[in-house]
Amino acid sequence: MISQDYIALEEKYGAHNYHPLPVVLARGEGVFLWDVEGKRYYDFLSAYSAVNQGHCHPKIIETLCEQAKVLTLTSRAFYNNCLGPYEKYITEFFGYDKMLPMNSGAEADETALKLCRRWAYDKKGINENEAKIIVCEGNFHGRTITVISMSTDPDSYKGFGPYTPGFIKIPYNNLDALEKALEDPSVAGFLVEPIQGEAGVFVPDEGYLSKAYDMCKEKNVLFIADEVQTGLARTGKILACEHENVKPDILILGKALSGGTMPISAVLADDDVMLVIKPGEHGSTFGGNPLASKVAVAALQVLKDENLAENAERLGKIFREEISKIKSDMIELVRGKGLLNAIVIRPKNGKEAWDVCLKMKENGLLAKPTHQHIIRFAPPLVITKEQIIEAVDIIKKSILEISSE
Ligand code: IF1
Repeated sequence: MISQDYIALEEKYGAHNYHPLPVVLARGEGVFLWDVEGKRYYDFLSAYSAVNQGHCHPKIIETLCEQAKVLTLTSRAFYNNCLGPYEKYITEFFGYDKMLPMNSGAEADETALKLCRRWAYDKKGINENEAKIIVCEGNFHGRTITVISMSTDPDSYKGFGPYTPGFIKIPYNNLDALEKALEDPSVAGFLVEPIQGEAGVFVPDEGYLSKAYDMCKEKNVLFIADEVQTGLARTGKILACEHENVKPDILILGKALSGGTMPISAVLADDDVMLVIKPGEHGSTFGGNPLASKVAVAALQVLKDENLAENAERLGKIFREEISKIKSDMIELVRGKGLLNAIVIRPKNGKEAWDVCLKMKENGLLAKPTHQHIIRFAPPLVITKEQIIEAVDIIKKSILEISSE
C-alpha cells in the first residue's frame, strides 16, 4: 500500500475529527520521521510536545518492553511494585508531597479542577457548589465537556453544550483583569498555561506568572499550572514556571511524561490540597499502571541525563535568531521560549500557513499551523545545533519558494 491507500482507509473508516497534513508516517527515530515511501522528515511538531525525548528513545523503549513482559495493569484495587517507586521519584523530582496518576492531559486537568473545588469546600470554606475557577481566554486544556466549558474557542466548544458552570474567563497576560476577578470571595483557583501553546505560542510578559501567583496567594486562591505542553524541558527549563521561580499549588503534567509511548499524565500537589480527595472519590482504570509507572520514570530520567532543558534553551535562541534573519514579507514575527516557537505567517498571493507547511513537507520538514496564520515549531529536544541549522534552511527555502509562486 502507498500513502494514498492509508489516507483512503482513514477517510472511509475513521471519524473525521482531524484534518491531517497529507503524509503517512511509518517510522520514527530521534528527531526524524519516515513516511511509507521511505522519505525522511524533520519532526517539528513532536506530537504537540509529547515526544520531547525523541521518537522511540532506546532507554524508554527498553523499559517499556521489559515491563510489558512482566506486568502491565493491576488497577488500583490492588497495590503493585511499580507505582510507589514512581510516586516517590516524581514527587522528589518536582518537589511536592504527592502525585495523582492519570492518563490523558484532559483527565489531569479535570483532576486538578476537582481537587481545587473540593479544597474550596473543605479548606477555604466556600459554600458547596459555589466555587469558581478563573481561566484565561485563548486557553487550551483538552477536549472533555468540562474542559471545553472553559474554552473561548468556538472550534472547541460550539455545539457541545450545555456547559459546566463555575468558570470566570479573563484575558491572558492581564494582571488588572486577574486582580478584579480575584475580588470574588468564591474564587478557589486560577488555572493558567505558562505559555499558551494552541493559541499560537503566546509568551506572557516577564513577571506575569510570578505576580499572578503572588496575587492568588494574597487571596488564598490556588495557582494551578497546566504544563502539559510547556513542561518537561520544552521551554528551556524543566517547568516553564521555573523561568519566574513560581511553584504552582497544583501542577499538571502529560504528553512527554511518557516520552511519546502511551498516555501518561500526573497531578502534583502538597498534602493540604491532595488529601482532600478520599479513597474511592476519584481514579481511573489505567491511572498509575505498572507499565506507565516504569516508563514515566525512564522518560523523566532521560530529561535530566541528557540535559534536555539546557539544550532547548540554547537551541531555541539559535532557532529564533536564524529565523529572524530570513528576509521574507511572509514572516510577520517569530516568538517562543526554548524549543516551543511559532512563526506568524502573513498571507501572500493567496498562500498562507497551510501552503507553507505543504511546501516544508515537500522539502523534508513536518509542522502544522495552529489557527490560520501561525505555524508552531517544536522539534524533539534531542535535536543538535547542526540539525537546527539544516531545519531553518528548509523553512527558509520553503517560505521563499512559496513567496515566489
Ligand atoms: C488535540 C491542541 C496542543 C494541551 C494543554 C491539556 C491538553 C493539551 C496545554 C490535553 C493537549 C493537544 C491535544 C490535541 C492537539 C494538541 C494541542 F492543538 F489541541 F491544542 F498541543 F496545543 N493542556 N493538546 O496542549 O491533553 O487530553 O490531549 O492528552 O486535541 O487536537 P490530552
